[in-house]
Amino acid sequence: MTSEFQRLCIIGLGYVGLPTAAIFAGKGLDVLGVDIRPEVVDLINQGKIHIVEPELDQLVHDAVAGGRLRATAQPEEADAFIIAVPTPFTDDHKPDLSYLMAAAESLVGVLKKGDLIVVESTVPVGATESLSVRLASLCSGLSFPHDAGNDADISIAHSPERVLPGKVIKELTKNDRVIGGLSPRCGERAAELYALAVEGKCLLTTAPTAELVKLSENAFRDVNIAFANELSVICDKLGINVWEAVELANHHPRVNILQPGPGVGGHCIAVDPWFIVDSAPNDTPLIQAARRVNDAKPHHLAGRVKEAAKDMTDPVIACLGLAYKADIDDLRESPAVTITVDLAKTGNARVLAVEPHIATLPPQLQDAGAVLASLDEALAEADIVVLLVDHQAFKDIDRTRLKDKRVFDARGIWR
Ligand code: SAJ
Repeated sequence: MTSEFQRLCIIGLGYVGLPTAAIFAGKGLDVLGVDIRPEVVDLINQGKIHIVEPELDQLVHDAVAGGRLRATAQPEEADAFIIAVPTPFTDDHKPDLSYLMAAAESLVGVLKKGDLIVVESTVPVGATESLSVRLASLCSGLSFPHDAGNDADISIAHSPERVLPGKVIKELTKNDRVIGGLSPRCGERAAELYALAVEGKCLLTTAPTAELVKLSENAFRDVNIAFANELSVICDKLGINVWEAVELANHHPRVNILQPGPGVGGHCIAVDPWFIVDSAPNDTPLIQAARRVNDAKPHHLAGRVKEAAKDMTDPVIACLGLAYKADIDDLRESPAVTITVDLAKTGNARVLAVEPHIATLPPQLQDAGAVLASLDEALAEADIVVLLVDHQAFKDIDRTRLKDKRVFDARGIWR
């Protein structure tokens, strides 16, 4: 039996949308990718990609060459639409749904009876229903599921992406998916769509539950990382090696403390807990405290380094790593950037930033006075070495090169 979903339109060709588009195209669907950035559209139509993600370049190349994937600036008619656009927060930690709503509005005039819309972007509880309400106000002649339930002309569901950057292709296919329909039929239709490409289970629930599940996953990580980070501050005070303490505690059969680090970065774990806080500001003391602990960690570390540099004459500080985690090029919300900027701005030291995955230093770091250096240059010149990211290249350093230097290892790799 052929599927009711032959044409798929994916809005947002970023870290999630592009791999999703390539995977569905690989399964034989006719996929149109939509992005507001003309340079991204051009590159994809040439079979090339704009992000670093293992296996993705070949998949996109094959899909474009096979005529199953095409990129454009505006949505066109399709059987199903997947929205995978950013949902950042504003300066006061409120969800910014402007990209999501703009994506939804771009479907006006394109939607027809029988279409399915899936929101993959991480959203606050209630956003999927708000999207349905908004579209209903703009599309007279079509009924929507917040109102018409199973009988609606348009089906809408939330199915949050849960993939780990660096392992996106494998996780998109293998991970179980939570699918929350605005009506039971919406959920079932979304599950039929994902079953074409996903090997993991499709777990059906309501849209608000699916929204909260995704936020809870990242808030759970944030709270647990905050515990490890708080422990590391205590250990610094007491002169105890936190990684040894964590490793020994984790020998307990029911204890699994996460790894302390320079802070929590990326566009997910440092962002999503705020969406829960926004929905329940007076009922989230733990989640808010975790955010504060993790956001304070870069300043704690920078403070310790500045203290060590205080009595040195013209010290050189090497900051190893700028990415938000190991072996990727993504600097978004990176605590390593915060620390390097802080140290460079202090002014009494020359700060050499080492990041093997980038070719030029972002303006924020240049303005602060940091200089991009190779690992060899930095190790040759530094009085103080601050390890911020556990990139493989840093794990392989010959430790004798760190002799006679003051070392701050924020990831515990040189223990
Ligand atoms: N970190 C620690 N200690 C740890 C683990 C992580 O300090 O023990 C730090 C990392 O260094 C990094 C940050 O936390 O700065 C987040 O890194 P991560 O690898 O834990 O997660 P992300 O942000 O790359 O991806 C997360 C994933 N969520 C969970 O693991 C619950 C992924 O599955 C989600 O799809 C993604 O967020 C997302 O898009 O929401």
